[in-house]
Amino acid sequence: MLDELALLTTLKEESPQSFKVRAYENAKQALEGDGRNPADLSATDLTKIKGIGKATAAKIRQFVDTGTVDKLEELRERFPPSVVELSRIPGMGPKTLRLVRDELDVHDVDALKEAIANEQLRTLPGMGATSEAKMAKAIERLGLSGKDRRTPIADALPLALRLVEDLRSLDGVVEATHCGSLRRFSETIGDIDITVAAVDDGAAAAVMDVVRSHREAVDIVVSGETKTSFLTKTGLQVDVRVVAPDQFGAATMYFTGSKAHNIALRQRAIDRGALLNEYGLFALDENGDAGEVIASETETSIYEALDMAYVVPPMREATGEVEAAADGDLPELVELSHIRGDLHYHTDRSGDGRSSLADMVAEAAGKGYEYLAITDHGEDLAINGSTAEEMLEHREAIRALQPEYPDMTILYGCELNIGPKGGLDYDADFRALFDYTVASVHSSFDASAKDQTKRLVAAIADPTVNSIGHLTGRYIGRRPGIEIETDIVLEALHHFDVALEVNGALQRLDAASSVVRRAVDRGVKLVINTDSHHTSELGRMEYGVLTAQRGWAPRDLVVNTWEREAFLAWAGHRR
Ligand code: DGT
Ligand code: CA
Ligand code: CA
Ligand code: ZN
Repeated sequence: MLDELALLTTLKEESPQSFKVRAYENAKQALEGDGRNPADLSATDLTKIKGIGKATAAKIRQFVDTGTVDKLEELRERFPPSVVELSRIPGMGPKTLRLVRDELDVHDVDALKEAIANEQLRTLPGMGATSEAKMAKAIERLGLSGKDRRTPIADALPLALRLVEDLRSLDGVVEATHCGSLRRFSETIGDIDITVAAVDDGAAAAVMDVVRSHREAVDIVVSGETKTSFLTKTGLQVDVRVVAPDQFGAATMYFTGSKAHNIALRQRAIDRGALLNEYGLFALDENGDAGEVIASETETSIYEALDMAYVVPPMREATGEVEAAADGDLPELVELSHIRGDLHYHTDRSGDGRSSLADMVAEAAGKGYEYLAITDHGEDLAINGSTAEEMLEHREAIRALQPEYPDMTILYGCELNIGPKGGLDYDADFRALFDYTVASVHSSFDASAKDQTKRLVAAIADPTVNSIGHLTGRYIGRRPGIEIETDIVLEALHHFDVALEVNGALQRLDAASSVVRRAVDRGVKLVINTDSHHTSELGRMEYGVLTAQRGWAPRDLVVNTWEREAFLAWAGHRR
């Protein structure tokens, strides 16, 4: 709610620096830092938290009490979802947004495309043919146009998890899970699929009632005894299906897909004289219909009955996994439990970091990690970076903490900023003092693929670089990343023995799973990180692992699964 208020107020005030926007952002940080459940706090309690003013406290209370906020409703009316979507196009700042609405009557992406086609955008103050062309390209690359518009996973997953949580808590519900492309961890989602196991018809009916009256459901599309579909206020569709507990495995398997994976499995069942559908795997009776059940309760039992290894959802895309699972050739995939450290990790030494060094280190130790690299931003990153002097002080602070953590090696690291020509922060001698570095792109997104490739290769060749962070700098569905010649970059990573990061932030998931798979084919080393800026963000490791699995990443290529000694030897060998 506070995020949405901040976003819409930015559009209204036409400035992210507006004190009202800051008030919402500060309140969000303050609540995160406080840790108590806001629902348990009175308006007075809320105001006592540093960073929350009276007006914002009242809004939080209203939200907890009524599920909505007057101010938010007012802003939503003025900036409906189609307009918010417009505002996300690179180049469409709040002022330009006002101009296209007032002068050109453009209120959604389709109308903007038409205005661009009619060369109307260039008639606005400050706009020209170049900005028109840039916007047209951004619309294409972000996949914002056309009927099959998709939702970024970062918008869909939290909503799905909340719904699943609500449904699991109902009486008579044995299990619930999200399925579909979301469970396969696609970057973008067509719709959300949820499967629920309920003990009997009464429990199933109660589940459907809860779904139909859920506060996320603004429009009901399908209303049945075992399936309800609704639309959220952003137009995202959610399909909820209820099944019997003994068919839960077959149903989740079917609705997880992908369709192509299902078709391949069904063929395998047919080849074995059986039938596979959303109710189970069945032996055929004398009429060739579904007879006795062979397996249906769990996915594992069905794969087993089909004489194949279990395939994790992110791999179910019919790109060779069915054959590999049948032949016993699946890679020994990386799993969350294999991870021994986080190697892209910020503290409030970075301008955008929100938790202290001590808190961030304690949180990582709580995960049982054996090593951790503190990688605050280098000096070249405007506002968020640290000078050489500040970094040396930071090193002292890091070294001073080490004795408290005998079981975890804390590395003095840095997130180096890759300049437009591949230059890095500080000088080479100073960089050599870091125990570990991740180098990433944070600016100059528009250069040609050829120039971006040169830029990355120059950084990779530098002996003080251990890894490349969030390869393209994309925000899924929001900002296209840099364009690169992927094969050349992967070859350089392999040649210089630099690891490719799989960044677990849901907005990023960068490198993308498709790139990870190509990296794996070449034997490029990988590192899975959270890029945490707050103690609440360590859970992203799971998302990085799922993305790596989607790219078929084996455990032994992922350097932060290695034992401490092996990892430290690799981290230090180029210096
Ligand atoms: P999406 O929603 O476009 O991101 O992609 P999915 O994969 O979630 O597709 P969706 O929601 O249309 O259907 C969910 C799953 O249901 C899909 O992954 C596989 C299964 N499914 C749907 N239609 C068919 C079908 O015609 N044949 C088979 N074998 N499976 C289907
Ligand atoms: Ca779906
Ligand atoms: Ca669906
Ligand atoms: Zn970072």
